[in-house]
Amino acid sequence: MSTSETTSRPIQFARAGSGPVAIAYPNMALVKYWGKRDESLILPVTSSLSMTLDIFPTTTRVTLRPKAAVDTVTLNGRRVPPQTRVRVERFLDLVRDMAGRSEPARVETNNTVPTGAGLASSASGFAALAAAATAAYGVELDARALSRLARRGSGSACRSIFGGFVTWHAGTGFGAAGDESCYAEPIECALDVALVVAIVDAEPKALPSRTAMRHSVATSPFYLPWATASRTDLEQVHAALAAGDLERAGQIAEHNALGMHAVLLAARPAIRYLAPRSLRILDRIERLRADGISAYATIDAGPNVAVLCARHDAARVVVALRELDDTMAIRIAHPGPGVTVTGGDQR
Ligand code: 2P0
Repeated sequence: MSTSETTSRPIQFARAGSGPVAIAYPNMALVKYWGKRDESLILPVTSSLSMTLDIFPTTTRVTLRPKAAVDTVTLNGRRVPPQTRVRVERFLDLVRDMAGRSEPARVETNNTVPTGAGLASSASGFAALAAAATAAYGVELDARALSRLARRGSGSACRSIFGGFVTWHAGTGFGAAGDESCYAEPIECALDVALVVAIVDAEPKALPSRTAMRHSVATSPFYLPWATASRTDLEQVHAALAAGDLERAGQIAEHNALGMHAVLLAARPAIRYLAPRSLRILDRIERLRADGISAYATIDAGPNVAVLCARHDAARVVVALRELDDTMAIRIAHPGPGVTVTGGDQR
């Protein structure tokens, strides 16, 4: 099987099981989510905007185990570390509270994305878990309510409930009003684009994004200016996508991402996710633009670079990145689907 096949197709489970199975895809933000106004409900400071990808799916099966004492959680066939298990258990508790049920569950997840490498594995992970767990416990939610639930697992997961381009509304207020007004929804896009993902480093990053977010919001003097500019960025990217203006959408997305990294660099102590190779890719993208190709970078909380371009330019972008380093893993993503759930016989 080629690399492309192994990272685009959902991985099936080796063992038969009775619980529902959900498939969700990661998303890449063009206007970033960075900073929470409420840590426990995961209410962000700013709204954000993303593209759901058609690569790196997460497949999750949730099977209720009424006779078990505790939940079990596996990732790619292995038990997860205690802190991940606790995070999943807390999320299942939310679903159990909604259902008025208490049975433990077995959660089996297969990820095709390098976990923890700044490629949004928590987004696809909690989107798939939200869909599979609500199906398993018999909780019926519409897509908006499902996005609000997924948000409680990991903020960016609310955007992976939907396919294509998606806005996550920060909403207003705190408590129940904040929770109610904070959800994702799909938006129109008149562009036919690709995101070329250059995997500079697939190892788990040294500092999780949740920790980096909290630290940089608390200590970086650049946070407030970035968050303020982000509101305008979102309006402008939204309008540019609707109008089919790739240059405008790309320019603002690149500013927004580099601004987030400036926030991180100005934190005390500084957080630096960008690697030398990330910067070389930024240089190469500038040269591509000088050669007349509309290509723009975005970088999450890690060193990997995603390049937004027209679908018909994606192959040229890949060639340009390969010139820098022919060993680097590069994948072409297009707008992908929202979460889907199938099977399950245990309602
Ligand atoms: C984003 N990121 O908009 C931003 C840009 C990373 C950089 O959302 O604490 O794992 O679980 O809500 O969702 C990563 O943050 O954080 C993220 P939590 P999450 O995609």
